[in-house]
Amino acid sequence: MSKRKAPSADNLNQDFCEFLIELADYEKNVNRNIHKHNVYRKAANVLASHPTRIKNGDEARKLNGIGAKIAEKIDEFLQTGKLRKLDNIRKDDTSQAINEMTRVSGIGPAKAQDLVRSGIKTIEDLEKNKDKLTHHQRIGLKYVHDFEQKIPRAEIEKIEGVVRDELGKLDSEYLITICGSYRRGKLESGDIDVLVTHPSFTSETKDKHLAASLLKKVVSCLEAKQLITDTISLGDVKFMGVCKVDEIARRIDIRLTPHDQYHCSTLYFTGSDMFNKEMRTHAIANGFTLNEYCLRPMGATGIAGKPVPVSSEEDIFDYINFPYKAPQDRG
Ligand code: 8DG
Ligand code: CA
Ligand code: CA
Repeated sequence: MSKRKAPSADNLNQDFCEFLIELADYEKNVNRNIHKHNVYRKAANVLASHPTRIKNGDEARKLNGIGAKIAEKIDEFLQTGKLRKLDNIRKDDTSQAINEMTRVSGIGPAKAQDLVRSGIKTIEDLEKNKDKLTHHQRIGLKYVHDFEQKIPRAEIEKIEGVVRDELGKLDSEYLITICGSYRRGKLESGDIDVLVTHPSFTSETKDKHLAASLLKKVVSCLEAKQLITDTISLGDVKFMGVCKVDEIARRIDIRLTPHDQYHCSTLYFTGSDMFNKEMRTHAIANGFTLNEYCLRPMGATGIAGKPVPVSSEEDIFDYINFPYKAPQDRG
């Protein structure tokens, strides 16, 4: 997954969102407090989609997901143009070093803390200590500057074109959807999330090698066309790697999903993750359990039943009585 970022453009509360995201990152990377991380992110999301400029903390508090503490920070920011808490965090060397380490794809908060504890605090330090890094982290380091650049929509369209052409020639039965923020219509994305399926591969498939060979064919083909330049990992159903059409290297994930689970997967990997949370909560309230594979009714005993048949994303919304939202309306 790409590093979490601030909500994008046409946002009248962008400055609040920016400090909330910075606090969220601090909670995740330095304090490793995922609960607080989520509270800040939720607040940032709510403010980002609020249609008017928030004038003070009291007004903010009326919004779902904003409590007294965040309201106070909004007031402090409006009155002083800054936040003491953030100033202190920015001054703290350890916090800064941990944040610096997590710039590298594959370095999470725990690894970042280990590195900082052993005196490795900058990207240059990492270059001299590659032996401490996994294969994934080394690739993250190699492309650290490239991976921090957002991917313009037009470039993903180009990549999509190559993927469709080449896989179409390979086997016209492959079905491809680029999910993530791109499918939600965003003008820029952090990475490229490709979902692939093939009618010969279903959740009933017994042949263990079929999935692996279907995915491997996709990856080899795109390597041969010099779209894929590096492999981070290649499992039976998931490839993580690097691709390039222009000058800049981009993170790309390719997932192969069983044909009968395709729509639950496109729904999940389209996100946003906030929207997914909302949808799962709604599913539960309506007696279902939803994940990236399937939608199942919950029995009275609390045990999930058999997956219901799903032939479109709309079906999933219908089952759980949730008004349909097109990808671009999913946050
Ligand atoms: P971006 O890459 O432009 O930054 O945004 P994104 O496409 O929305 O985010 P992503 O991190 O690439 O994740 C793609 C989708 O996967 C996301 O929109 C929803 C789904 N997803 C979750 N939770 C998680 C998670 O914990 N990790 C990952 N990798 N994906 C998740 O709902
Ligand atoms: Ca991703
Ligand atoms: Ca993405």
